[in-house]
Amino acid sequence: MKLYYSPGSCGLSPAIALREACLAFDLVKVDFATKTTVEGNYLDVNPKGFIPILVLDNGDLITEGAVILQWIADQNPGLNLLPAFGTQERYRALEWLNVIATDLAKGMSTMFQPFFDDAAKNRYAEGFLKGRFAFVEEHLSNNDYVLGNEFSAPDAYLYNVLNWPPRVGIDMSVYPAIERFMRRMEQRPSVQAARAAEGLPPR
Ligand SMILES: N[C@@H](CCC(=O)N[C@@H](CS)C(=O)NCC(=O)O)C(=O)O
Repeated sequence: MKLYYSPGSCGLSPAIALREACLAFDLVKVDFATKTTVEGNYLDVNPKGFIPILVLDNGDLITEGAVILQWIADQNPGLNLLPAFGTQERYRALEWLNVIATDLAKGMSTMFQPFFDDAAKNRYAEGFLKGRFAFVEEHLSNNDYVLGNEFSAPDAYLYNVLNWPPRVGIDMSVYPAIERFMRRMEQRPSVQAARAAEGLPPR
């Protein structure tokens, strides 16, 4: 199995989840600027051009971060990386995966786009993103992890995405519960190993 990624972007969460699920995989780095890998043209592998993707040993392709995390969790249900199919808890987890993929990940990606000037980005951060962070802050004030007291796949995604605000000058020290969550996550061997494999500095 191969996970395609680019350092510091949204391939970190499946890399964490794969480790939590005890699944072996190889990493393939994608150069965003040229859409190439050591294998050649990335668009031949994923015409969407985005990472992350998983290529299974049988050649099947799985795209979309929130879906990849569900696939990983379902390989080893006994590890409880997601609640069981059909339970109310499962839908709660899917709500969170969707919030993280849309409001947070795509929300944050706006801040990295060259199409908007700094003033527009600042208005957007004030008018939209900070409200989303406040919602997460409130939740994590009452819960160690997204689904309560135990780690699950949405935590990997939330951790992944919440690494980005400081990179665009958003001060996260005003969200103490988020800060505690980030440090809690960084105690996990899966997170430390995933960061090291991408060449990210230890925290
Ligand atoms: N809908 C995709 C979007 C993934 C996405 O936006 N990936 C970014 C990195 S976090 C990307 O591949 N960007 C490519 C580029 O900027 O050229 C998903 O949720 O997995």
